[in-house]
Formats: sequence, C-alpha cells, structure tokens
Amino acid sequence: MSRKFFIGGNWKMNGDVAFVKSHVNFINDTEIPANTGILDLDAVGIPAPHLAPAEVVIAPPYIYLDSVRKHLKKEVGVSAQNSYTKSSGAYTGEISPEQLKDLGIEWVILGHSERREIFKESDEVSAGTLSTLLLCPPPSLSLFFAHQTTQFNPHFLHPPPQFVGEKVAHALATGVKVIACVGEKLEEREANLTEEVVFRQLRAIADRIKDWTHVVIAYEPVWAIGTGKVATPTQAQQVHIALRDWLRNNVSAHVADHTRIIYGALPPYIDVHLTILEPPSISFVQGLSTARTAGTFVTSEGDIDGFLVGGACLKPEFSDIVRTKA
Ligand code: 3PY
Repeated sequence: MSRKFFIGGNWKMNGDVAFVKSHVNFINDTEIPANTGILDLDAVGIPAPHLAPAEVVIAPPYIYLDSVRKHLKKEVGVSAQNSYTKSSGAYTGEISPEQLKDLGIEWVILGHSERREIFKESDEVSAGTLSTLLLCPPPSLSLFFAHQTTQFNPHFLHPPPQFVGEKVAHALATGVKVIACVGEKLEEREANLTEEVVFRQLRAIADRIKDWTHVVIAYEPVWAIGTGKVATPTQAQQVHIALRDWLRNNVSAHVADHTRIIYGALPPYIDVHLTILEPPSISFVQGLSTARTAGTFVTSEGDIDGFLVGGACLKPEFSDIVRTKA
C-alpha cells in the first residue's frame, strides 16, 4: 500500500517577520528530490516501506500565512493551525476556512491537543458567553453555572469532541484539507483509555464527513508533547494500527488503506533521524545509531506515514528533509 509520506511542520505560536523571511528562503533554496522520504533508510540498513516522495506542509501562525504562501514555493503546502465552523460573521478572533482558501492556504490543523487542552475546543457548550463566564466567573455565579450546566449537559465535565468534528467537516466542505489531531492524556493512557479516547475523537469526525481523501490523521499522545516523556515507536505503532483498524471497521477498507496516519510528539532524538530523510552522506554517520532507533517509528509495521513536527520544525533539521542531495 503506497501512501505518500507526509511531513508537517507546526510552528505553533513561534516566529516573527524576520524568521518567516529566512525560513521561507531556506526552504525555497532546497529541492524536494523525487526519491526522498524514507527510501534512504535503506541505505542505513532499515527496510523501507515508504518509497514515495514526501509531501511537505508548514503551518505558521495566522498572521504570517499570507506572506508565507506568497513567498514559499508551490510544491510545499501551507497550513493554518486552526479554523472555525462558520464561513463569516460575528466571531471575533476567529478565521474561516473560506478565508484560508481566499489566501490560497491548502491545509488546516484541527483538534490539536493544545487547542483541546488550553482552549477547551472539545467543549460542546458552544456559547462563548457560558464558557467565558465559567472561565472567569463572578464567585456567586460559579457554582450556579456549574450546577446548571451539569443539569442540562451530563457531558459537561468530559464533553465529546463535537466541535472538532464540526470544524473538520466545514473545512473539508470548503475545500481546505485537514490534518486532524487525536491523542490521549497521561491519565487516560494510565487508565487504559487510549483507544477509547482516540476512537471517540475519530468518531466525532467520521460522523460528519464522507470523503476522507483530504484528511491526514495526526496521532499526538498529549503526555509526550513537551513533557520530556517519550512514546516508543512500538507505543506509537500500536495506536496507529488501532486507528487504521477503526477506520476499516467503521468507515471502509479503502479509507483505512489510503488515509495517512502521521505521528506527532516526536522525542528530541528524532531531530537526528530527520536528517537522514534525505539521501545519506558522510555527515549522517554521526547520527546513525540514533537514526536506526528512530527509524523504527516508520518501519516497524508501516502504519506511521509521516510526522507532525513541533519545535524541531523551526530548526535547520526540518529543512534537511527537503534539502537537495546535490
Ligand atoms: C509537537 O510535536 O510538539 C506537536 O505538538 C506537533 O504538532
């Protein structure tokens, strides 16, 4: 099964005008060779299931999207880090997929764990008023609202992620491709709830879309993002297989076989691994043993179709993925 290897770079809330300029220039000065991707792991003795060239997409903050898209070469995609469920209207601070499309932005990351965690995106109580009051309540209202809310919404404390599903459906309907993130928290993994959580997150999407052609699923174990904890390739692979099986059983065999499931929350040593995604040269020898270990992320069972790279995508290592072999 050939699925095009996918490398996403999530800048998060990082970068400034000077960085945008230098990073875009750097990527523009490189070439995506026809045979890059994991092919070159062969050269260091790791079997390579992915032979297709990598698709590279970078996701700068909103305010730089226009400039990045205008100046970045077309073969590298550009993604927003979020978008809203509506096309336009009185939604201060939000951005619609229609607006992304207007700028020529092809992708959007939705349901990232930082959106779910910090901004409570999975909260199905969509009224900004209520969530605002609950976030900053006058003391007397605090208990009242918590009580009222749990009265009419039994899911209030553990709301289903419907909001993310809506966002995915709206972005796709608009023609913007989606990197849909799923992942469990530490306490959920420790309670053996990993599959329950990621399946629920996937269900919220599957219930709302029919065509998966333009969806990439990013599995990002929340407990391994910026915590110093590291998911092993085996742990990642297990969840990827489970996600693919879920798609097979709940959507279709075709969708299971063709949907790319990429891994986020890379441990730091992946930086070294990324440098061998281009044809190896003498400079890679230094990182060879780490590369062999990290290489298992993509080779163990072939269910890891790429990475959503966080902090490392701001470093030169990220550009090594797309650097020409010349
Ligand atoms: C990370 O690896 O830190 C990410 O959150 C990628 O999206």
